[in-house]
Amino acid sequence: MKIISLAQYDPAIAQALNNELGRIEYTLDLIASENYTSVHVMQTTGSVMTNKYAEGYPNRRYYGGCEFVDTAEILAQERLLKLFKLDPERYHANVQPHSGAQANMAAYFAILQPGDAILGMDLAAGGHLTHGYKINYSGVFYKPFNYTVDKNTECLDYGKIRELAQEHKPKLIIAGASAYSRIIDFKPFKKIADEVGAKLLIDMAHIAGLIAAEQHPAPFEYADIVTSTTHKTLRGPRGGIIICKKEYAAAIDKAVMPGIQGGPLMHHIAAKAVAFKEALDDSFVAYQKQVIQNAQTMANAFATKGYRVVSGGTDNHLMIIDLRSKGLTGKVAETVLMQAGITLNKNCIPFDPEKPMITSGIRIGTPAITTRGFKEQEAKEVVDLIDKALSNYENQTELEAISIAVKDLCTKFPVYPELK
Ligand code: DSN
Repeated sequence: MKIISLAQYDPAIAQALNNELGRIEYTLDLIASENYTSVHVMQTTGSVMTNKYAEGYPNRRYYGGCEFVDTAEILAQERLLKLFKLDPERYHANVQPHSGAQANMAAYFAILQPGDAILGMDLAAGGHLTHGYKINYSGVFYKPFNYTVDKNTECLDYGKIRELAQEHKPKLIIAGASAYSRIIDFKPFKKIADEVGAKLLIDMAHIAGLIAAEQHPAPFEYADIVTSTTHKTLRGPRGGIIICKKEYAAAIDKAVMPGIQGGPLMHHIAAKAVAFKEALDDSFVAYQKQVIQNAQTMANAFATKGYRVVSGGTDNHLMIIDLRSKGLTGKVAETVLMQAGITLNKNCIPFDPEKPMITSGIRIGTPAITTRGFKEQEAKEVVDLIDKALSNYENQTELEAISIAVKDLCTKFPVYPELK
């Protein structure tokens, strides 16, 4: 077979890839759930292991020829437990879920019956679709109840969660969030779950990297099952993982395959192993500390400029900004900032008077800008740029000028110099 470049063979896709690289290099990514993997992780996702069918688990597959993918999966499992300092005698890792949503689906499938009550955080208050949203599988197959945040503090109210648990007697309580900027205290969740005879699932997807670097309390001693994605603060390839107490190992493995998935994505599992090796390096701790410092710097800078930061600040990698004092909706802000070269998402504020497609707020995260090397000074500059864009939201000339300033800033901090 004559090897020709992708650009020659499929110029349309090659161009799209090249455009995406340009977008990454020259615009700011403030989406709190995104990050940039290393080139090694990307190399592995684009590797020969994409070809292999390997239904089953290491050393017990339904197909031959799995000896090398077994090596990758075993390394991913071992490194994952090591990363979170977990004893393999007590904990089990399943690295096969294709995504966080599938990790949660498998966990529910392992321990719940259809129609069982579950109690998770309300999507509108910062929860996740898979924690019991009415049109998600979690709200269709199970009976969902939701807790929210306190109206005044905009923080979790553990007393109220306890009341809801006692009222609805869920079989499963889910802790974890997609848009919550404060430390989640897992201990009261465990106490409440024990009181009502529920199991506890902790979805650490957003904060997994912070937990690995001991910058957020760990969930493992409290949860029956912990789920996560691998591509947010953890900075790995897109994918999911499940860590459970040993007693759930067989049920979890069975729920993932044959329960809800078929062939695992072995190229992604190998790339997860590479990402976990990277996360075991000391530099990962420094990175996570900087993620938080950058977020806190930005939250303070927004407050100084008269923006209301939901809950008054942040303890982690993200913040929600209430735009009502500026007379803007999240939808307008998201669109205007895109024009200025800044990517983020509109986001409900707690008890938002606007609809979810409009919203009164934006969510801002620092994992990606920190990966590209931003520190406090650049974090402040980003807030200046956002404020300037939002203050000139109808001025196309000004927005164009800001996009050039964004490009200049990004050029000083290349993400993939190796790919130029
Ligand atoms: N969609 C992700 C987020 O943006 O938080 C959660 O899965």
